[in-house]
Amino acid sequence: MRLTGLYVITEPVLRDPIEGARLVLEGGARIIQLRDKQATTRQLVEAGLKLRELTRRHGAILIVNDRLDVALAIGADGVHLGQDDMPVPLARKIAGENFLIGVSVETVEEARQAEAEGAHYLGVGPMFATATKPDAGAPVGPERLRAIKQAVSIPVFGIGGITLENALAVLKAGADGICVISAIMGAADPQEATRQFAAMLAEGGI
Ligand code: TZP
Ligand code: MG
Repeated sequence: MRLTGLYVITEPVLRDPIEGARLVLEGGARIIQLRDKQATTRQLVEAGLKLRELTRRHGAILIVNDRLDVALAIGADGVHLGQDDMPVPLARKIAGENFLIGVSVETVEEARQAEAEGAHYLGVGPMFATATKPDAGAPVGPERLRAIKQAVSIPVFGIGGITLENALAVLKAGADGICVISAIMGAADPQEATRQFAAMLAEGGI
């Protein structure tokens, strides 16, 4: 599985997750995360099963945010865990060796720990100011990503406030990919926005 490039995350406030995922998959996205902070477990499972079918049809990776139980139940490829979620060693114990585990980190220390515990990739951010995650800390910027990239050997994604205008700065700092919510799910045409981000990544050699 290729853990680089454009990683698109759903946000129901901006767009229906299934419709959004369909559009970005048609635009060429190959990593999708189901993220819905408001949904009940039942709703998450329902959306997850639909996304599983959709992503499989497109040969794309499906990750579920926060919830290892839901990720396993719907047959996702992996789970994305924050610093307050299930500890990585426990998630690994439950999910087994081949299940992808991504971890959100803000510092070099958190990054080193996540790698040592068996994370497959890191999400570093917020890179820039973002309204999508009100509880996010202050922006850490591309230079923090550069330091983290130098400290670990797993793929590193920048996240938070990434737009077509600032994505290149994140790539130049060494990112293996970028995670995007509002600049794609909030765009008038998510499919076209996906194509533009993909072109930007290709320009950055990813
Ligand atoms: N984690 C750190 S920032 C963020 C998450 C989930 C929000 C990213 O959303 P956007 O709209 O791309 O800034
Ligand atoms: Mg989380």
